Amino acid sequence: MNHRRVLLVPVIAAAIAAAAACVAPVPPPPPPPPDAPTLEVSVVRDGLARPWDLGFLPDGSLVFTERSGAVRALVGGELRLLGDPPDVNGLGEGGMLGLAVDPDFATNRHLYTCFLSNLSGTHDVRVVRWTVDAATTSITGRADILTGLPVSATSVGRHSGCRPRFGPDGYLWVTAGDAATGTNPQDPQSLGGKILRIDRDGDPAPGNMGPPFRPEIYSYGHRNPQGLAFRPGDGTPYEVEHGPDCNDEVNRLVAGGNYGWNPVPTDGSAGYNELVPMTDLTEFPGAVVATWSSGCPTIATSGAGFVTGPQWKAWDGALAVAALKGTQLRFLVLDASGAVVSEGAGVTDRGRLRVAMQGPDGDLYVLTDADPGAILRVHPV
Ligand SMILES: [Ca+2]
Repeated sequence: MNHRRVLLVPVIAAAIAAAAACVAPVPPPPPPPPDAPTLEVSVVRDGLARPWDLGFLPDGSLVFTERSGAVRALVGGELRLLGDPPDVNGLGEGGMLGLAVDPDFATNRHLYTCFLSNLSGTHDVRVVRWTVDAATTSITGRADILTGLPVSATSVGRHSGCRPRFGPDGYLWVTAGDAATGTNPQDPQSLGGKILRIDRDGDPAPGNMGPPFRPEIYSYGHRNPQGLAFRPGDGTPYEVEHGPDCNDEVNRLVAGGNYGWNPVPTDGSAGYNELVPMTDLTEFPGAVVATWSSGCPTIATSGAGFVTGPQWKAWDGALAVAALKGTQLRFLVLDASGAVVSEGAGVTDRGRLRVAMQGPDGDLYVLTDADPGAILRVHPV
């Protein structure tokens, strides 16, 4: 009996199954319910280089990032380059990623970006605070408020995704990818595979996890979280993450929660074992079960935002989830307890969608993940 061969058979079978799942076509998106609004899509601006995140200033100006490094503004229809930090590395999935506008922008003019940097002489992902000048022409006053988010050693930029958003608690919440490194999500001293929560200076927010976890950590056991949104009304935080071949997840966040991803190879070696479940209830019986999962295959959920207002009809209060591979917005209707009670899709004909955020005008703003890419406005009627 060849013991080595016997041991390899299940490994090979699992790899074949994974490969098969990987090429499975994305199923047709679920149709919208009859009482959903008709969605009119218009192009706000095109010709952009892989836009990644956006935000709105109090005067209605739109600010956004491009993955290669630029932070731009659209002021009264005029496109402006606010800054392009030279240490941004647009490698792999990395680069200039998330952006958040300070809720007190009117007085402090701060915005925050998160990007893959080579400033330290090696790679890390860092959250940087900027000050926008009074005329909205530049970002200055750089302050690197949180550094050292991990970067894959073998595939630089993979799962370096980073979505900063201010919560209704006034703190900056930051999604941190696992850097495609097996040990990160369950490592209490790694900032990878976590949801982080900090103040404007990068100091830990009160109410995060205690020792042995780093004090910036709010929850752990995440894979590649790139969506973050707070439910209007009760402020419940929701996070959206990419699954491997199956099970993108939408999770309700709770302080100290373990979301059950532990991609350490079974032989204990260094590496990244993506054959483990997105939420491993065998290894972690107390792990937080996802509010919604894509099933197989994934649709690549890249961002999310809630939409409110009567113009959204059946989707008033729904979570709009942008999908890359699935090329759609998936609207999830939640009940009072936060459970998903129905879902439907829209904007299925515009390619890979990166993020979704309701603007001050009540419309939904979406980015296309392309070069050239675009900012789209989704208007319900
Ligand atoms: Ca999970």
